[in-house]
Amino acid sequence: MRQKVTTICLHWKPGPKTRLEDFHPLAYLSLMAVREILTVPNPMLKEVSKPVDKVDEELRSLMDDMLDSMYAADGIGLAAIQIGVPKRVIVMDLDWGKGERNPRYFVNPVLSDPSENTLPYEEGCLSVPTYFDEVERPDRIQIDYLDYDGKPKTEIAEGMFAVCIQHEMDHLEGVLFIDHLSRLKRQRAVQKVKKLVKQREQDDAA
Ligand code: K1U
Ligand code: ZN
Repeated sequence: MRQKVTTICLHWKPGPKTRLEDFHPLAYLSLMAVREILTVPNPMLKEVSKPVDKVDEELRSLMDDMLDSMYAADGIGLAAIQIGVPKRVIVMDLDWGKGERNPRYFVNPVLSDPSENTLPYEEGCLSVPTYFDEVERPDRIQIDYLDYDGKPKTEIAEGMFAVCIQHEMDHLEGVLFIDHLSRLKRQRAVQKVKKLVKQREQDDAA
């Protein structure tokens, strides 16, 4: 079941160069749309997402919802298909959890020129909650994309940025990080998530 939950929440905190009294008393209140994140073995997670035609207000609203959903789930990245929308859109905030927000948006991203050097990293996924395992990926890669305003951008991703963007790009192709693991590990991960989801449903019903 997919649902859109709209919540009024505390969305803003004063930074070092801002004072609360500089703002309207209600400026910290904003509408937030947190959508349900699909988990394995939902077949939608296997879908290949379609390119976006135009970066317009509707797409920006989707990206806002994705970011809210990602923050609410304590993630650092999210692909649109994880909330059931098969579009080539990714949001990310690698500073989330460090007390500041630096949201980033990637529309129709294309990866190229991966480094020969690869590094292992213990990955997690909001669609495979509570399961973590090592995946080896190139440690440097180029990314071409459209930003929140539809402007074309090119960047070189390294470190955690490289890990996360490759993980999210996999989602756009219907691939999960557990698909890089052995069949046994993948089956164990799916069973673990099924058990967790069942337990959560029972807790919610109680
Ligand atoms: O795609 C997703 O489900 C988001 C995923 C991104 C990701 C994390 C770690 C390695 C690769 C890709 C998550 O955010 S899972 C949550 C998580 O593992 C995490 C959260 C905060 C800091 C670090 C990791
Ligand atoms: Zn993921």
